[in-house]
Amino acid sequence: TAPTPVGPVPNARQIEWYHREIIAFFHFGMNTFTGDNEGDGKADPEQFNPAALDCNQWTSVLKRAGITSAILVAKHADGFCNWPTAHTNYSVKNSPWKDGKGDVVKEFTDACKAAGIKAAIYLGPHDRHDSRYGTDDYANYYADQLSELLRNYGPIWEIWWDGAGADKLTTAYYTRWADSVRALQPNCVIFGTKNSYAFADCRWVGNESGISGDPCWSTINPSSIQEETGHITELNEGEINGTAYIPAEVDVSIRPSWFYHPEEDARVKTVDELWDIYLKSVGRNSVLLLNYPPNKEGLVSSIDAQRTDSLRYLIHGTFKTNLASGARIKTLHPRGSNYKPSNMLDNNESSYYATSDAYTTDTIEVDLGSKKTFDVLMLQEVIELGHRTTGWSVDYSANGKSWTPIPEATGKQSIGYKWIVKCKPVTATKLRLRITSGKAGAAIHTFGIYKQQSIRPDGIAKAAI
Ligand code: OTN
Repeated sequence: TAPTPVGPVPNARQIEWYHREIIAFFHFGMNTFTGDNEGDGKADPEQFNPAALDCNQWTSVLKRAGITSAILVAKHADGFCNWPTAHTNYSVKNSPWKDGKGDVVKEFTDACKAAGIKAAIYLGPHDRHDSRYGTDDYANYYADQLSELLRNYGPIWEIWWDGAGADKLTTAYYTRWADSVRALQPNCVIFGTKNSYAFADCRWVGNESGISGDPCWSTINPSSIQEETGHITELNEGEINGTAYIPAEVDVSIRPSWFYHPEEDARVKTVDELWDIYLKSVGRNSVLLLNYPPNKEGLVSSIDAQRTDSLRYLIHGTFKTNLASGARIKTLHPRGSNYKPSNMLDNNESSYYATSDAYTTDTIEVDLGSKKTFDVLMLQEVIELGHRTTGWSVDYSANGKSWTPIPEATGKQSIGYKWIVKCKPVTATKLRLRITSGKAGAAIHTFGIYKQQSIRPDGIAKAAI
């Protein structure tokens, strides 16, 4: 029989969300034209006028990189609306762009649909333009806009409730808005913060640098989300005995700012930096939300696109070959033939290895058959069964007899959806994964070793795969 789940487990939305691994964020709005990041809400709609907006160009960048979900900022805290909402005049309909007939949300959702990308929306809860902000009238206004966006643009995959400046918005307001999300878009993931903590499918990671904690548990006590100050470590690492399953979504911009500034063209994150962020977010049981600031023309700049191609090249090139596949694998406490050790090496998520119920520790030995050199290691737990393993280490053997710890893979704690360890190159004939503690017997669907794809000295991948 299958192992029984332990502790909080993910819902269907969260399981689907984890599989996206990387989500693109697009900050495009009035700030793009004024040069701000946090506009005061007073900028004239006349200023919004992209000369060549092309959301299909945005999605082509994502498609090449294998990124299959994207979040558009429909309204940031300056209050300017990127769609011709019926509920305020502070929107594209009073801009010169397309003679006031344009709709960025429509162009974005259409482009996503055409590219097979899940479209999602950031509707800033904080609003510096609308004088009703913080009152019941504002809550009605926000509810009207939310329902407009959730009704008129097809499936909306995620809604992003930024906590920045949102302290006046009570849980009662969010309860009403969350009810509307659930009624109109039952499968929509909620990024919840502060007073929307009760509805969060995923949480803020506690920084905007792209770095999850080590460990990083998918579980947390929701009060840590509500009271961010003083709980940054909990947001970053999760809480091993947290009462709710609310994994981290790691928001970081490919440039220093969230919105486009020409002077930052030379400061786009390098491939090395992006790879490091990938390892410390996706590789730490989190989903990466990588921000692109389209420029004043309305396009993703070529350097941002090139870096994205290179990141894709690195990820794909590294993980395409599991050097342990086909190895002989045996364990100390196997559960039985339906959960055999080789299931960890079959590149198939639906088959997994499980430890016998009588044990919370185990030793998994992999005989590679010949010498293999690797510098990346990956584990994936069966997340539907909860966080089970709470302590693990990997040793290697060069001669097949004595064991040496891999320092970077020693004393690890969480696994979850995916845990990646980057280590100094190791040449081994055998590996040993020691499960040193757990809430229940291990349930692991993938154990992999890889050689990191090399990049050219200029940091640019030769070709996107
Ligand atoms: O000044 N800030 O508001 C700020 C500075 C640095 C990092 C975060 C913030 S606000 C913070 O933003 C998060 C998204 O990055 C979440 O929405 C949090 O709820 C919010 O407090």
